[in-house]
Amino acid sequence: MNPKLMGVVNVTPDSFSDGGRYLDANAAIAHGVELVGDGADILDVGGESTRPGAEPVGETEELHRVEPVVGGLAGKATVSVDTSKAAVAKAAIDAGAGIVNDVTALRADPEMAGLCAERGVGVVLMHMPGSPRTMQDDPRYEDVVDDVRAFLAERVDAAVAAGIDEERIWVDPGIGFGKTLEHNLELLRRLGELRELGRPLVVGTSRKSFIGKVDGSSVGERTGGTVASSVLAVAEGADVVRVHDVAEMAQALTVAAAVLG
Ligand code: HH2
Repeated sequence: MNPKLMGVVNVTPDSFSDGGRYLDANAAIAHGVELVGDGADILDVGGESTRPGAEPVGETEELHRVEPVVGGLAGKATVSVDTSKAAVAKAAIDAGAGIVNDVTALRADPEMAGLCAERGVGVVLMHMPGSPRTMQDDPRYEDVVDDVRAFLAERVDAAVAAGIDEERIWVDPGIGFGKTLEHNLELLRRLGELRELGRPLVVGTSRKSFIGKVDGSSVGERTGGTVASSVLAVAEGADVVRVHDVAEMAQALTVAAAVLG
């Protein structure tokens, strides 16, 4: 058990848990540096909120938010850029990002797959039905784990067909993206079945509303639920956990690893 910790750096006014806190580039860079000190292996820099119903951000605005922060953090940790826009990804790669984390799994921008192939970066492909604006409109699955696995298998094939080295692809079930509470819990419970995809698994439960649906907690009170679900995800085979509260998560993983020997 040697999972990697991906720390979240949101350079947005409206992210669901930390919107507006790190909109200033220097504050975002300082936060990223702090997360590295807390144990983050990867810093995931995002300039557009993906919360349900979020307003889309224009390319120029997103680029201006993300680029200086990626530049300021490159070299301090592996940097991923959380974007669905090829122009933003390109600027971030030029500034030092080594991974593109695309919540649309390369479906939103026809230029994205080719860019990632050409630049040889890592790519995170996440499951999300529809778009952030529509995804929570009555999500339904035949079998949520089978459906997510089939979607991710198709997206891995599409990425490889576009010239992306399969070894650089990571997959993510998209906890909270177009899923009910029961869908999220079932995906976490049966996460091990996604290992059949043969690619490293990224899981992001951090502060998400499914935790609040379990225990009634508000968004600022979900560190315990984040840590519990992330540790269980790692026990089920997650290779990367994406969290805001890196210090608490790092301690939990260190202790879990010690217990498991
Ligand atoms: N979750 C969020 C954003 N990006 N990327 C991956 N690969 N997996 C996730 O689960 C994931 C993600 C949502 O969290 P956050 O960035 O905190 O919120 P917002 O999208 O409102 O900025």
